[in-house]
Amino acid sequence: MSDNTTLTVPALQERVNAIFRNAGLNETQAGALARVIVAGERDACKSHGIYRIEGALRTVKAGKVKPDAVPELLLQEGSAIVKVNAKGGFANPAFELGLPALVERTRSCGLAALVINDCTHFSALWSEAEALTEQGLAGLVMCPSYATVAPTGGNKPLLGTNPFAFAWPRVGQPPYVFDFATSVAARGEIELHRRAGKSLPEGWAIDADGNPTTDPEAALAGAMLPFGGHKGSAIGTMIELLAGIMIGDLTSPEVLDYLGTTTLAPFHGELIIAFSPEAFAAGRPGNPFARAETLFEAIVGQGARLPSQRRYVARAKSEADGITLTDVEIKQLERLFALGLEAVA
Ligand code: NDP
Ligand code: PYC
Repeated sequence: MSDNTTLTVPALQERVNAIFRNAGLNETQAGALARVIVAGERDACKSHGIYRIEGALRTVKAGKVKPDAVPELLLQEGSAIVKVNAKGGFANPAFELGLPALVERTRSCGLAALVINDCTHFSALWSEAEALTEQGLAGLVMCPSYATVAPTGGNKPLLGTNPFAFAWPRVGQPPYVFDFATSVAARGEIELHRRAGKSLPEGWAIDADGNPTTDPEAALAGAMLPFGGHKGSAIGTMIELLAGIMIGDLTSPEVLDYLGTTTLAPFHGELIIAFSPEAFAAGRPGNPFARAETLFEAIVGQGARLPSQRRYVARAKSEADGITLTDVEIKQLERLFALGLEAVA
């Protein structure tokens, strides 16, 4: 007898949406959260799938995110900077609100940016990067998090796991997208290892005394490490500067001071920069999309895979066969639906 249940993508979306609505979120917030969380589960990105529902509800219960927020679009005539104030709600509805204006400004200026301020953010960035490619645009997406990562050479949490995504559109194929934490792994991975009672791979974290550890509890109490040593440390710092300080929002240490815990979803800003490859390549030889294909073919031709290929395979399978959840996961969804905010501490 199997302990697993398979749901279609829309059926899981309906369930997740119902959990959020039941917990008091308005449709703007609940719908956008359900879309991004189910996309994570559909693409086999467990660290940002349904396991994140609980954290989002905890953050609502703690009064650190507004469940009924309605984001506000702030447009200045002729400016390539589109701003959306999330009004203390989640980042995802703010992104959905700002996207059409970002696309319009990128098409007219060649490049434009979407700044999201005053948002709670817990999701993977690839869905936003992919949304740009659906409009034929390339883009970069980044945001801080909360202080959990020691800079290279240091031994205390300071930087966030600061995710960074890039996307390039492809004709007739899913886009080229990479999306990663600038720590060795996302913090969600550490939490999933802890829940599964598994040790961490070497090199992910240090304990509170600064010694290397493979114990998830000790890692959560200590600090994670940047990917690629000083290089990841510098990129994580760049994200604090561009998507924290430059946009007038919180840096990761400020987020931790504000929240006082890493058990809630972080409150900060987000920066999305979109490019029109045609506008940049205009007047130069070659079609940028055709030239990109030559590069991708050469990468794959060596036996390497492109980033996101694993996700696209998982997506195709989920869309054809449904999303399989364990009995424990299904019971947790039922519990969250039945009890709403009472289900979380
Ligand atoms: P991973 O290390 O799992 O993956 C990073 C990227 O590298 C993915 O695009 C992945 O594609 C690609 N990749 C992995 N292996 C290969 C390979 N062998 N060849 C080519 N490409 C490869 O990601 P992280 O654990 O660092 O991050 C996971 C998620 O966590 C991200 O989506 C990120 O946005 C999110 N996150 C969110 C935060 C937030 O504050 N909101 C904070 C930190 C992380 P594929 O998926 O196809 O394997
Ligand atoms: O996985 O590092 C993480 C993370 C932090 C905030 C949201 N996700």
